[in-house]
Amino acid sequence: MFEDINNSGDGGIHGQVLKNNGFQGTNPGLTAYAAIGNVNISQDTSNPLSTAITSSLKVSVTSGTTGYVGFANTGYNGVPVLETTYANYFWIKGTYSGTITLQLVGSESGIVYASHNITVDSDPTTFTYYETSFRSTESPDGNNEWQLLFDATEVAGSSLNFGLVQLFPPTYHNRYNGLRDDVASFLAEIEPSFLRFPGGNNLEGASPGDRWKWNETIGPVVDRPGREGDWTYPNTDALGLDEYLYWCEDMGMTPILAVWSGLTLGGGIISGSALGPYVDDILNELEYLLGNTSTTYGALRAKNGRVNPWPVSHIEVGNEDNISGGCGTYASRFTQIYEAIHDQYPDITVIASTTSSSCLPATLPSGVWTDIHHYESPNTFVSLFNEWDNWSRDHPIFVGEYASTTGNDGSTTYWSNMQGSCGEAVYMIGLERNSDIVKMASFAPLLEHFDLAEWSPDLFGLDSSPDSITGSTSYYVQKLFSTNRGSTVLPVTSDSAFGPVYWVASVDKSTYYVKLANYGSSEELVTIEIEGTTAGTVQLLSGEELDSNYPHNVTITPQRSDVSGSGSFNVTLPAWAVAVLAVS
Ligand SMILES: *[C@@H]1O[C@H](CO)[C@@H](O)[C@H](O)[C@H]1NC(C)=O
Ligand SMILES: *[C@@H]1O[C@H](CO)[C@@H](O)[C@H](O)[C@H]1NC(C)=O
Ligand SMILES: *[C@@H]1O[C@H](CO)[C@@H](O)[C@H](O)[C@H]1NC(C)=O
Ligand SMILES: *[C@@H]1O[C@H](CO)[C@@H](O)[C@H](O)[C@H]1NC(C)=O
Ligand SMILES: *[C@@H]1O[C@H](CO)[C@@H](O)[C@H](O)[C@H]1NC(C)=O
Ligand SMILES: *[C@@H]1O[C@H](CO)[C@@H](O)[C@H](O)[C@H]1NC(C)=O
Ligand SMILES: *[C@@H]1O[C@H](CO)[C@@H](O)[C@H](O)[C@H]1NC(C)=O
Ligand SMILES: *[C@@H]1O[C@H](CO)[C@@H](O)[C@H](O)[C@H]1NC(C)=O
Ligand SMILES: CC(=O)N[C@H]1CO[C@H](CO)[C@@H](O)[C@@H]1O
Repeated sequence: MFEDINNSGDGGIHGQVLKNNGFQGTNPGLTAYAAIGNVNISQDTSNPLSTAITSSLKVSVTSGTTGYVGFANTGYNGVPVLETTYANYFWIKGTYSGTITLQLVGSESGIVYASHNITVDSDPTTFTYYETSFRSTESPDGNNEWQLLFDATEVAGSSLNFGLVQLFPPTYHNRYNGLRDDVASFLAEIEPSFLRFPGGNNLEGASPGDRWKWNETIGPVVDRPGREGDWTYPNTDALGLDEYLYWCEDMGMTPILAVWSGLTLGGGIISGSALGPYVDDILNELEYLLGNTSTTYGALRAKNGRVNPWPVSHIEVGNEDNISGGCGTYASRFTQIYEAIHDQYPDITVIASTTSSSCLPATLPSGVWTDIHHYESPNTFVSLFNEWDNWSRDHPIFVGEYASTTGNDGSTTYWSNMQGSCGEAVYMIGLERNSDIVKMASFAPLLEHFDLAEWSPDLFGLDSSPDSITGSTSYYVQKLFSTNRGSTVLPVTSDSAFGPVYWVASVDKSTYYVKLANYGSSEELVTIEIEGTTAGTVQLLSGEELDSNYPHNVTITPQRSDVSGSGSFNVTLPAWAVAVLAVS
């Protein structure tokens, strides 16, 4: 599940690492910029780069200045400076013919990790676009900045304007305007099946006008206005609708697209006939995604570089419509949107954003799924092990967000720890046992920039220093469960009841999987008998009850060992352990 929270998009998985490059959001000012040399810098609204990017950076040079001057951008609490090749894009306006030096420099050390010259010939009346790339060496830390320098002699007493500076380390699958390769690859290791996007609260907006608008996140980035996100920082929307879908395609995930349902975060609710134009907007979005290129929006998709329709088969109507005052009107809002989608696209699976029956239509149309979210203590997750055992089998379930967010004493969990991750594993075993109706489950939030986080814990995180990408203990639980999937859940007979050890067994072809969690403080020996099997592996994740993985200090990862036996295997589960036996 992904939304831009904790700078998980801008400053996180999206590849562009400079901040405030389009002066977006409510009060951008000169955030992340600094003057270099005898110059003044300012946000210049009288020289907009485009209709969408309404400001540029003005760099005024004091008369008589010589040498190279310019400006720095300090990124999202530093620029990640790695030994790799960077792509760099910018616009320039003003009279200048000569060298521009692009650099990656330690902000305190002054060490130059990359320095690259290009020759520009800039027009005084319009912005000229430049693209270049250069190699860098690696900085030992994240305290770095990107610099753009020019010859002051040529500009002294005058000024230059710069627009939408963009810097990308290598991107996932080499996409233009793509994801950061290192961050996306770390996520891909989980082998995720689907991506729910773009929210989450970030879909909703503080008012209807502030909602995530699909049509303002497409096309050239220079034409995307961005917005103040719901997590109170600017979103550039460089990670837009098409980029989410390339992400799905490149990672082999089914897109689960959330559409706005009329609910805002405290800014009122649109329902009834007033919702009509927004329903039309959803149909326009679907035409953009699915329509033939002879349609208005299908043609726009092709113009934006994607001729083939996107394989969008699942739509979620809103986000958490049982809260924020949404419950009373959700049945009618859901029905209105469901009918519009279902009439034109009968094969699309529509998902209601809540499982609370009091907020849903009295009779939910057949084929509709419902979403439920759980942010709980470890003990509560264990108590929810049976949540779906006796649930009606009529409508599939999507556990669209879950994470252990507090300790059993109610304290806030900043870093996932073994007890919480073990509680999640017990709950996930319950989900797998009910996978006839529980179709999908996604931990949330996915990702944080450690310095810019407003929600914890997150599945993994990073900052600007090298090797900062850190998987939480819950990341490794997700990875263990996802990469060891059977296709059929099997019955298990046991000589003991569930707790503290929980289990679920499955098979795919000739490989049997037994997932185990020990939610307890003593070691447990489990003997597992599977007729006809002889050998395989055990992967085991364990640690002290409250131990966590920290940036630059990952101590808890799955340990793999080989096992053999004639149909009988002993697995020793330490206290607070999650394990998978996979044997053939
Ligand atoms: C820079 O700002 C200072 C302080 O406001 C001002 O005195 C100076 O004239 C400015 N210089 C240029 C080149 O704009
Ligand atoms: C870049 O240009 C500057 C100014 O002309 C020069 O001093 C510097 O040596 C050049 N750097 C490289 C890497 O060519
Ligand atoms: C996007 O669509 C909305 C209607 O939902 C419209 O008001 C807005 O002008 C559109 N934006 C662009 C850039 O076309
Ligand atoms: C698009 O629609 C037109 C008109 O309905 C049809 O003639 C054409 O074959 C369609 N193209 C594709 C690629 O489906
Ligand atoms: C809304 O649903 C969530 C689960 O998705 C549940 O935890 C919460 O209690 C519900 N709130 C209301 C007011 O129904
Ligand atoms: C589910 O139903 C069975 C049989 O009626 C009952 O024994 C069990 O306690 C129920 N479990 C839950 C979690 O309600
Ligand atoms: C790493 O984390 C462990 C606990 O998980 C802690 O005991 C140890 O001191 C940490 N090491 C460093 C270098 O911070
Ligand atoms: C499993 O452990 C039990 C008890 O220690 C032992 O009797 C048995 O031989 C072991 N089985 C295997 C396959 O190692
Ligand atoms: C709690 C917290 O750290 N919030 C930060 C979230 O990110 C924005 C900027 O991206 C910061 O301004 C907040 O302080």
